[in-house]
Amino acid sequence: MGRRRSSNTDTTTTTSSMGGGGGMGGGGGGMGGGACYVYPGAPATPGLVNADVTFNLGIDMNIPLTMDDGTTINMWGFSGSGGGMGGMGGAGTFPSPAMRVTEGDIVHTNLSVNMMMMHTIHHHGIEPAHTSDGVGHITWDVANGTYTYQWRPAHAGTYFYHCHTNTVLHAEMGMYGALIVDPPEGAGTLFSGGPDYDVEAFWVVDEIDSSWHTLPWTAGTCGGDVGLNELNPDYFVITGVDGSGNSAMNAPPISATVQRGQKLLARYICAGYHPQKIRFGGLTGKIYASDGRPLPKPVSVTEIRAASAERYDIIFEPAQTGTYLIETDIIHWVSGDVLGTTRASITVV
Ligand SMILES: [Cu+2]
Repeated sequence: MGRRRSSNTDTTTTTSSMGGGGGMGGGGGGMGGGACYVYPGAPATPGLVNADVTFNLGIDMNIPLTMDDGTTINMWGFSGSGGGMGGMGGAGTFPSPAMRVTEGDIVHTNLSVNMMMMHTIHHHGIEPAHTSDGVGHITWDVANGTYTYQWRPAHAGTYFYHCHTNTVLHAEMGMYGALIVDPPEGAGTLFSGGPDYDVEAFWVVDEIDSSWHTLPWTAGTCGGDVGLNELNPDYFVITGVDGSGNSAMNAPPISATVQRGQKLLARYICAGYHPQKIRFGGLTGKIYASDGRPLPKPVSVTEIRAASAERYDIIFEPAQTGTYLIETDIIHWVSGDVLGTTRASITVV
């Protein structure tokens, strides 16, 4: 088992015994490099069984993201491959590679942190055993080793995953990706007994405060005030893209084209901290599900307000050709001011 540290006040550089947990366990605990941030190391994953799908993810903390004004901002994220929409290896992306699985699959996410830093993966909304929940503060972080998160999605829908170590900073730095759970019928059906769709779009809207993006991974964990209570975003992104340009990294398309008579499923994820309002440019959509659960009956909307981590599954059946601008306002949580707006589009041919 990984060594459990009893003190959280040790500020010296330490290295841990990786322990002999066996299997895929053994993410070590006890960290150096500004080690006020000390949580127990990860043991071997209890109750491992054979997986239907395996994702192998690493960490990349040097992901340059060039904004429309030419400024390059450093992002952090997961890198890796395996299963579903993975398949890219090596360098990390922003957002991190999407995971796609089928309801009822037994899934393993192997997170390797091959450096003296801590990270986790929290599969948001999936509700696995607490040992695989990835909330660093109440279980353990993964450091200098590999930990296997074992989970089995019970409900088709739109989710996301993110790092849960020093979460305020690590999530802002971009450590998240989409997590799609298809029903047994497969992609093209939102959930069993639910609507079908022909085309899919991913709208993952986030804000960036570039002043945070030179901070170390431990920032704020020693009790000092490094400003993580003040998020003053200066960039606004949809699915990893500033403004309405083409998706530059490993992101799903943000500008969707559908034919009249086809159904477009938009999977909208509010990935920022400030509230958002997404507007559909004159189109009316039907919300069929939110946060991975069907609504009692679909609700017709022309815009949606959302708070951090909310997801909405919206189906559009446009009757008229044209290009419809999808705009999301990021709204200050206290003042109500619109801080910025992201843009994507639906083209109907
Ligand atoms: Cu992290």
